[in-house]
Amino acid sequence: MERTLVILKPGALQRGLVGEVISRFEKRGLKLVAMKMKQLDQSILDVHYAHLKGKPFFPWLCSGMTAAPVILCCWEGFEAVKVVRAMAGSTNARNAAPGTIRGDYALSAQENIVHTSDSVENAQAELDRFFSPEDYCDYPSPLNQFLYAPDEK
Ligand code: IDP
Ligand code: MG
Repeated sequence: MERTLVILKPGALQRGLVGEVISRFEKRGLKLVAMKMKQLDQSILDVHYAHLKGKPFFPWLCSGMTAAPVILCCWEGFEAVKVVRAMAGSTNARNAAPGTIRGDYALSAQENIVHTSDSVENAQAELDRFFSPEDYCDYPSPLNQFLYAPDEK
């Protein structure tokens, strides 16, 4: 099973959308295996958003990401990285398709409710950035027999 990181950005808390967004991943059938609330700081954002450091919007992005705590979630499922990324929708929420999280709850390129890992390699690195091994919970998944065919992976 693949694991991916979702960050419910400060805007999700500020706008009271935490339950709605988490509920989407649950209803899809993904399994929540780790979760915590955390106040991010500049040093972790310098690493997490290193690919955006030279961009003019970087200071605004960081002030938005530190304006309130975030909810960090690890979701598990077959091809979870791809599935979760598609559920988030396009980065610029104004281009995001209706039915996606950004397409249903946001109107901004920056204030777009969720972060989702963009590849299996980045998912592992991002999960290691925010979670320790003891943060992960192991528990039965009795619904898997209804969610997946026996030959799927
Ligand atoms: P992603 O979140 O869809 O993976 P990235 O390109 O990795 O998109 O950018 C990380 C975050 O930086 C975005 O989610 C968004 O909050 C912000 N961002 C990206 N591009 C822009 C932009 O053009 N203007 C303002 N903020 C942006
Ligand atoms: Mg990204």
